[in-house]
Amino acid sequence: MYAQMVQSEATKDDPEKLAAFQARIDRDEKIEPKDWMPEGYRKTLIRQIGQHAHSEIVGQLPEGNWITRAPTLERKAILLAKVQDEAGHGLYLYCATETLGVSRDELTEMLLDGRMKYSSIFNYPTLNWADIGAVGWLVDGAAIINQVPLQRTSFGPYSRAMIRVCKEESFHARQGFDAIRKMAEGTPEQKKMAQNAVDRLWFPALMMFGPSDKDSTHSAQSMAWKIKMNTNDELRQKFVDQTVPQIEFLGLDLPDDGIKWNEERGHYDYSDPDWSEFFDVIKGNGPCNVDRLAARNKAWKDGAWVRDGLLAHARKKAAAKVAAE
Ligand code: BYC
Repeated sequence: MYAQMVQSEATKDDPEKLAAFQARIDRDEKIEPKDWMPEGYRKTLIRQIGQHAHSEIVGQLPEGNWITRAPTLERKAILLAKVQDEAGHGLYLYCATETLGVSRDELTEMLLDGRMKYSSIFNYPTLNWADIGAVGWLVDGAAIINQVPLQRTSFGPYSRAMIRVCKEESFHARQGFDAIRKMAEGTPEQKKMAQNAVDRLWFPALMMFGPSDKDSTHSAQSMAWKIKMNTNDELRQKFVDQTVPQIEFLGLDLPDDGIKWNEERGHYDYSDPDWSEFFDVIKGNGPCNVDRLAARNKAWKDGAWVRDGLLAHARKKAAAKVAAE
């Protein structure tokens, strides 16, 4: 169905329509699902929003892993609420993607057989409780920086989903900062765990914004269509500028010797992540790729009877309706 839809759209990409479409984008009008759109716009949205939805779903795994081991009842309740929020974000985003003519089942199948990606960050393990603080603070912190501008993205359903997601992400980042602060101010052993979490997760968090601008294949077109509002490097710099003073406030060492305030630029300089590691992780070779996909495949298989049951009910209702007519 997706392939058919894309093919039929391709025939409609005439220059006049394209120009009128771009003019709407330039006037900051929202594009809605039933409006005409170029095939490339639709495909890029399906790729980006779908990848985002998958990230929210897969992103539950590293944190869900710690729900049963949270140090207090309060931390457990907070973490449980956060992980449930991520499931909700996945659902808003799958709904937004479905408005583009692709079903949630098709999207899931594309995730499970490797045709679609999810964020690189979730291929790193959460080894101790401090990692859970660092994930909330750094990973949700990076997500907020990426997603706040997306509230103004040109596609209506995506921008509306982002407004709600961002509200919830703010709570996530604050609870993460609070958890890591507690560790950083705790015993020497706890402080060491906090430092270790920041040291391990810093560069993976920087990678969340995507490759450097010179290697970003989609940025130019996505920005012209206002699917993306900023380049990857612009957002990464914003994250570094926001986070370095927070690391200092926590009394932790900076995770990168290259971090230095640059008076002339009015920004922190920092070292590039190891981009070969990034490309390796997104190709499927990160520390947890196999486990993450195995967990999602198992969930999909284990849930088959629920989907079958729901479909059987829908089929029965449809048959009853036909019989009554
Ligand atoms: N991971 O041309 P580029 C969250 C791929 S937060 C994996 O710059 P684009 C959460 C990219 O797909 C995370 N792959 O791409 C937080 C492309 O490959 P393909 C989710 C990545 O799309 C807390 C290639 O590299 N957020 O969910 O213009 C708790 C070239 O890149 C990554 C979003 O998805 C990556 N980090 O820009 C729970 C936000 N970066 O597709 C959950 C929306 C790049 O051509 N997404 N690639 O094979 C975006 O803003 C953009 O898609 C990106 C990448 C900035 C991520």
